[in-house]
Amino acid sequence: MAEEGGGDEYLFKIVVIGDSAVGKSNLLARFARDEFDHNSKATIGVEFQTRVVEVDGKEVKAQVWDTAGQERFRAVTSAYYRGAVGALVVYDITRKDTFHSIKRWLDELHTQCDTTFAKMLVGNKRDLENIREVSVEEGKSLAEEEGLFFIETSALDSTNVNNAFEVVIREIYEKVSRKTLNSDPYKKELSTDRARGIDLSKQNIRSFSCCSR
Ligand SMILES: Nc1nc2c(ncn2[C@@H]2O[C@H](COP(=O)(O)OP(=O)(O)OP(=O)(O)O)[C@@H](O)[C@H]2O)c(=O)[nH]1
Ligand SMILES: [Mg+2]
Repeated sequence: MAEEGGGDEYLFKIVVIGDSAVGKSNLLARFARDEFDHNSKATIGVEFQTRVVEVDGKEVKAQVWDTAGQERFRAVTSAYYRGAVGALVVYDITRKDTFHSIKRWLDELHTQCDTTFAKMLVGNKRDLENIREVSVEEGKSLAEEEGLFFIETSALDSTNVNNAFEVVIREIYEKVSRKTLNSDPYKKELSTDRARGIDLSKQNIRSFSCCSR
């Protein structure tokens, strides 16, 4: 494929995890395409989208992976996490149960993947302040306990969505050498995943789906 010709300076795989309906797909849609869907359907399987951002004058391609929060729709877990260097672990500030699930998601992340250099705890739907169930302090203190960055976002009104991804991307950038992540084996692995996907457009946005079992 022509666009795999090696022109990218950096390619980072970032996974988004968290319970169903916390807003993972909408965070990704806001980041990748500046879109929001009020009636989005539960994700089935796995998708990813790519956006190029600039860090210190360098072009960084963020390949962000989104999967189903619902167990029955989740695709093979190890493939989802393979090669990920960043993670957004998302809960919904209006649903305490989604906050309580965070430790379970972190356990899975740590079991499946030992390459994550930057992790962000994300409290989404901060536009729904009137029905908040998780305080900012609770979010902050969990993040401190677990060694994560912390941010509250709204995919609906865009608040902090770019920030959430950019902090993770910058941290990865600072932690890893170009040599490691731009190595041929790493690129090959991501291209293999991509090759199985569906090319949605010619402009850096691709989506990869696989059916649930
Ligand atoms: N008010 C508000 N609603 C949101 C926000 N983000 C997502 N939603 C809504 O929450 C619902 C679930 O959003 P999704 O992005 O599909 O959730 P998900 O985490 O991808 O869910 P699964 O794919 O099932 O894991 C949808 O109705 C969205 O419109 C937000 O920031 N604010
Ligand atoms: Mg989804």
